[in-house]
Amino acid sequence: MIPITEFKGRDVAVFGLARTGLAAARALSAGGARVHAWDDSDVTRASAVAAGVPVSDINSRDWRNFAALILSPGVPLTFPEPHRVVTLAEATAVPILSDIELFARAVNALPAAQRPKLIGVTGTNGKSTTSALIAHILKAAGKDARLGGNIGEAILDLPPLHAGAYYVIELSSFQLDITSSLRLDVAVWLNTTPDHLDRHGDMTAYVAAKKRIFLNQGAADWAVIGVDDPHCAMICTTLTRAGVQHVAPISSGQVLGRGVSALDGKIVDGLNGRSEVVAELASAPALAGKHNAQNAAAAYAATRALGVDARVIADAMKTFPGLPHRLERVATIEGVRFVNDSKATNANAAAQALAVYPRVYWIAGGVAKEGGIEDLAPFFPRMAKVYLIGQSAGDFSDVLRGKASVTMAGNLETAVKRAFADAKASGEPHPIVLLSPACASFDQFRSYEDRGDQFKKLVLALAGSGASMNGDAA
Ligand code: UMA
Repeated sequence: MIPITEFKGRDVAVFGLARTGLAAARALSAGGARVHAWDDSDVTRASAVAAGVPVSDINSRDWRNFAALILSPGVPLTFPEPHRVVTLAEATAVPILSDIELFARAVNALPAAQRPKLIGVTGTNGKSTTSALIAHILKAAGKDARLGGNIGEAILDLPPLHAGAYYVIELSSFQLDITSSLRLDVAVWLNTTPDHLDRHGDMTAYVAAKKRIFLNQGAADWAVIGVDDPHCAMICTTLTRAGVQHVAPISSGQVLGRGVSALDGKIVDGLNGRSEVVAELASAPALAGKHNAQNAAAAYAATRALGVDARVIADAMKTFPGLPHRLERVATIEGVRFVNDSKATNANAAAQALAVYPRVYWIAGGVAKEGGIEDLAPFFPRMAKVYLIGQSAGDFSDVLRGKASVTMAGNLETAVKRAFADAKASGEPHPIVLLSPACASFDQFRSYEDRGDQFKKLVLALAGSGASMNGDAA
């Protein structure tokens, strides 16, 4: 845990008591603050108490006594409407801070010689894989690397700050929106496509939140930025013109004169203006697909900026195990390979998985994002069959009508069984059943992790004696 001493002897409100809130409450208490922790859910409040975090109803408090409100990223700040605690804090001029902001201020309070290195990664897609890959490369280079933030482990739960540590932080737009003091040695912004517009209101606000990743950077710092979409390409141009920090453009779609490209399975380093092939992705099994080429290029640029040797990076890519729920090979049963890509909570992420396979038995659906699956039309001819689950099944079936064979499975269990039966009966040599829902999970599951875990259980239950386990990622 990273104790937060900034609020020693003062009253602080912590709202939302899942991963972020529990870690913040503990870190603030350890640093001597009087913590007032609350959550709308009585079940969550009870588990907080059981986990040793006392609760107190902040709704009935005099908010003028609070020095800050620590807000969990899942709690609405602005849209669809500000949460009641946000309104209370604003009415009493109580600063609203993220756990990342508490972390950043604790780092900024250290003498320069004790400052750890901070690496932040944002983007609509790929940020978990890229963050995990950067941490993996740093560890392979013998560094004390810690990985946290949006990837799942709250930042304040990570081991205490010290000079030799490297904190790799996955940053969501929700977290960046209420973070203003973070100064990253390396800030990575991978890509931007519409997402979370229900929370940010529009694309301009979403991009503005993400852009905060470069706040406070100086001449010694690095911005690593994907240039394969118009939003990021424009920001790259603006940053390069401003000349505040070093800028490393990265691409998986074009060769860059000065930057890092990942094309045709090769990473080409042109950062010094001289292009050189530095890594072969064919020998990195967990980095298949064009989207992973972008992730690998970003991780290469970020770790080179931190001084890691190019050969160490190339070797570490080969041993990267990949992430659970992201193109994760679950098992091969009677010749049918099951792939868990539950982390694909929007169409763009699902497109990346679909691009890896020429033919799939595709399980999709849940709570659709804006635009649904219309952008996936180029992949419809690859679908041997589609199994629709969850709230979006009706809408998705309308989009797929006449373009793919659809089964309205309703739930995941039926989808897995039907897909297995169809794939087995197809006589195809290596059929693939892919769960890549293109949707959020909240209509039928607690989270995308829960959805992926249930998928894995259902697949393993099919196994009998015919299963061969595959832990490697596709
Ligand atoms: N709550 C209320 N009232 C509300 C809304 C929420 O009381 O109106 C309470 C809930 O009862 C719950 C808590 O707030 O107890 C939930 O807070 P949270 O959703 O922020 O949950 P955490 O477990 O703290 O998870 C957050 C991130 N979640 C979100 O941003 C939605 C996790 O990212 C992150 O891993 C974790 O902090 C640690 O940093 C997840 C995510 O889905 C993976 N992120 C989004 C994404 O990647 O698309 C942004």
